Amino acid sequence: ELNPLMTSWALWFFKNERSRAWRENLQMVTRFDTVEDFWALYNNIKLPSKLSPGCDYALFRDGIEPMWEDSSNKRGGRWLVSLAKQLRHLDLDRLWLDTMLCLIGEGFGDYGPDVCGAVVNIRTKGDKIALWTREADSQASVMHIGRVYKECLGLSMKATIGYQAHADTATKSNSLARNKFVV
Ligand code: M7G
Repeated sequence: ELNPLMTSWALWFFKNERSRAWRENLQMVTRFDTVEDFWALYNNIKLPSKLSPGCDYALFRDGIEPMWEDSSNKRGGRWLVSLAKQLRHLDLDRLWLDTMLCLIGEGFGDYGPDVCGAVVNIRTKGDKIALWTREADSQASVMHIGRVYKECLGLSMKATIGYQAHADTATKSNSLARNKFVV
């Protein structure tokens, strides 16, 4: 009598230990494939706003690692929501929950398989939430996913979010990568 999800998902946690390489700081917490197991997990872990700066959560389709190098991500990119510092307590936890529900609820129609996962970065300079897609050059897919995602988050018509290719993000360590698309 459990409610199955369309596919199985994995939650990852990143903790910034400076003595270790980026990859070694990333660990899979658990996998789940039912609505009930999602809520059991959600109710047992800290909200993003309670994590220390430098930490991330990532929710990805089972089998895709939440890194640029994964074969499902290497040609992809992300729709990025940057949060003003003051918004942490107001919006961060709600936006991350809505992002996860948007993913596991599979609201992207035929483009669903292009959605790889999502990441929340807790950072002193400003938190970020991003939805990662598979092919940065698939304009129709990226734009459709961006419009659905913006709707899921309930962002105002005036707000815009930008999409950057991981290849651009990975080569620009300091300045922000250029937007390939905007919705
Ligand atoms: P970040 O944590 O995405 O954002 O990237 P931040 O700048 O707001 O902290 C910080 C750094 O982590 C990057 O400059 C990379 O050195 C490393 N890093 C982040 N990601 C997502 C990856 C990845 O997918 N692969 C590798 N190899 N390093 C990454």
